Amino acid sequence: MKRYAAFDPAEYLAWTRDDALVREYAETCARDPERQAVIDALSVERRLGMYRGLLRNRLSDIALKRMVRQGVISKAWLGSGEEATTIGPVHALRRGAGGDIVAPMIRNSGACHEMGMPIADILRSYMATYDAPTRGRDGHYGDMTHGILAPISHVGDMVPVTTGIALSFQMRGEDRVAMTWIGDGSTKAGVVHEGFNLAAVRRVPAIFIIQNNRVALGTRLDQHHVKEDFADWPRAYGMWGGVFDGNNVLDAYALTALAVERCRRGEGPALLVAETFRMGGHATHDEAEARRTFDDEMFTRWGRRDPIALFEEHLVDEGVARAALEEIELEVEAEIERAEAEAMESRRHHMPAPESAVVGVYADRRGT
Ligand SMILES: Cc1ncc(C[n+]2csc(CCOP(=O)(O)OP(=O)(O)O)c2C)c(N)n1
Ligand SMILES: [Mg+2]
Repeated sequence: MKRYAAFDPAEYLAWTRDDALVREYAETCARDPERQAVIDALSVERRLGMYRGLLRNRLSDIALKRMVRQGVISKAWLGSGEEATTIGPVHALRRGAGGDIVAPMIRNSGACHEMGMPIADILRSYMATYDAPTRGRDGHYGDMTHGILAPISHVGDMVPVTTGIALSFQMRGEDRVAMTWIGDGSTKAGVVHEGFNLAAVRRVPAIFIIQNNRVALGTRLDQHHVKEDFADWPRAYGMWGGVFDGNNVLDAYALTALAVERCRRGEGPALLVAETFRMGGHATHDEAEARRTFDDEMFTRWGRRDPIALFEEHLVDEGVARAALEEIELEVEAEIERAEAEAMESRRHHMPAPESAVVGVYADRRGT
């Protein structure tokens, strides 16, 4: 994968293959025979689909970062280093009309494009154009036509909403699944507890992923969490679950796929824990501050575990030609360039008129 001197963290620019980490990547998948069986059943096309998803996530984040630098938008919330935690689980879902529903955090934009939302619409949402799915009203975007619920800004609130959606699937006898991600910091909101408990008691088909990136804005995990991890949380709530390596897209996919199967069989919700690390700031405005929040050693350790570079090496070890990966990368680059051009065109011609602020808000002004 190409690196971008102006945008990638220093650890990614200096990335070189570490055989021990690549071996560990394969061993992580093999550690649990159930997960390994799920991975073994994946075709090369499905694996490459995940690779494409990871690249879309990384490169669309870089496009957003570039727009911030150019003054097109004021800031962006990125998933640098956490892409596998988003992409793996989405690939375990049934996507498309009448399929499963996701409620991503703003940091999980990868969930949006992998559910089918065009990258141009993600960029339009950031630019607040009127032809964006949410009509340019909020940076918290989604699009229910692709099964994506836009995030509620108050962290934690997506948990009871996800539980409610899953409850509706259960009551209608549909075998659909609702999935959401919760930041380590957001687990401390009371509403998360209420949503988890209701989901467990009613045995609804919901999947909750605690995305432990070890930081909440500028508050480190050790400042808001007594234990070192969340491994005992599924048991505490009486939910099936487990921990996955949030930098390993196959492990993320496999554990989620097992949870999805359980949900479809009516065996109740799952609480999964992803161990990962935020390689950037909370958003583009505090990257320098984020560097002061942790020792350099944390960035070095997690930077070596770049989820995309490790997956690339793993695929090559499995026999995928580097040229095939490069071809996918070129396609994704072209897709993102097109999306940027389309979104800039919208910015030129489709900024919302002031009076459109009430369209769709009141019953008598539905509008389009
Ligand atoms: C109830 C509430 N309190 C505070 C905020 C401001 N805020 C937005 S994101 C965030 C940190 C979230 O951290 P975490 O849940 O760990 O998710 P991450 O950003 O690390 O992905 C905070 C405090 C908010 N949006 N809602
Ligand atoms: Mg966090």
